[in-house]
Amino acid sequence: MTLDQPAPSRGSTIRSAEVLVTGPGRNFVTLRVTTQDGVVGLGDATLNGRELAVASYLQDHVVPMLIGRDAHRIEDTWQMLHRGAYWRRGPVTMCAIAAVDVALWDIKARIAGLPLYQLLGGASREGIMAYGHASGRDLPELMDSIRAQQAEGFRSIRVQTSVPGVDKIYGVSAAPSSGTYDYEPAQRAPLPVEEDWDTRAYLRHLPGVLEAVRNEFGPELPLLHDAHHRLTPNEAARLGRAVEPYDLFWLEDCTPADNPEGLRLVRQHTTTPLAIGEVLTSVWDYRQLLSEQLIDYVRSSVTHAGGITGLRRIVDLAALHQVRTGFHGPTDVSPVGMAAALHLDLAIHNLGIQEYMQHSALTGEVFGQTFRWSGGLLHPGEEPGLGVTYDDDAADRHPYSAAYLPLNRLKDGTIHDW
Ligand code: EZ4
Ligand code: CO
Repeated sequence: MTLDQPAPSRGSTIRSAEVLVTGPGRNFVTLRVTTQDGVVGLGDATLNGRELAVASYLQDHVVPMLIGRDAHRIEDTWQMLHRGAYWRRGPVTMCAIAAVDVALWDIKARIAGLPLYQLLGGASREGIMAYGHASGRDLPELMDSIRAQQAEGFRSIRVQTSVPGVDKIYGVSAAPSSGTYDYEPAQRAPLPVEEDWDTRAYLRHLPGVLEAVRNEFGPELPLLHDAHHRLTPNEAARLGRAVEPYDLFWLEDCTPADNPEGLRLVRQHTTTPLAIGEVLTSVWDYRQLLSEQLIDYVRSSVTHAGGITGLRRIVDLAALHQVRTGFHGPTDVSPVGMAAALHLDLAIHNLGIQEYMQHSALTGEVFGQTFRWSGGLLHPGEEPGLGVTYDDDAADRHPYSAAYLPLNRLKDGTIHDW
């Protein structure tokens, strides 16, 4: 018996793959794949503060492997890049794989003439619940910021606050009540800026802030908070317990997930829902977190976790353990990465919520997007593929310039998790 070798479909052969680097307001890396028939697919490869490492990984090591391959072979290409590199996982590798994967899904859906979510199983819902971001240097500013987010249409809101005694803190916008939340942690400079941190001051201050917000806005409004990896398991347990009366939708990154056993201790002490995973890049990173049901929401993004193909593995393992999704959606996930997330959000069963931080008008000059935002719900739209376009002339007007996430130091100068 001989194996039939299907003739390669020439039209869908990959003709070119271009790595596009631009900085419209902030830096983005995009992969554009074009087939012999001229069908174009886009993938997001943006890794905040390490953009050029992914650009080189793609340009120097991945693009040569793509030319001449059949764009339809998404799983085979994913496995080739994952297993074939020998060096597995990690953010640079998984961002590069994600860009290829999403560009190929975009191409397949464009050839099919369908929005991508139709190829992922079709819509499981009418639209996607998204959360916005409020912050304040004091309570009045925070309350105004929450109202501004509600006026933008958000029905769920993440709350971040300054802490007395901490000078520069994660998540607090410089002018929070001006409407759109414009916080970008990566600063354009040749070297990272420094922020400071005091865990005791934070643990003393945060519960009172959440209490005031809950009292002001009533029991209905879903509230979220990001502790951004700064606490030990015991400190996280104490915080989770202290904020239980204010009914958080989730407490995010209460402790670094490098030590998943630490979450057991947190779980013993609090029922506050836990979200983790924006820095996790593979289903392997989640095995213990999910099998022991140590978290309630997975936070990875399409862009950082190996694309639609990689993230779907995480989503399906999460579903086995009644864990839902809350994909990472800051502005460093480009409009391409965001569109990919929305197509997946619409199709999967175990959606929790989607983070949504609107991109700037400058970013919109480069990336044309079709997704809709109404009634607090997002929808990826009905254009074939992802529904995102890339304008080369606009991209050329906004060159890359180095930007880094901050360093974090304790009062005595010790480096702390940022
Ligand atoms: O710090 O996107 O929940 N959101 C976050 C983000 C991340 C940045 C890192 O690039 O924690 O603000
Ligand atoms: Co976060």
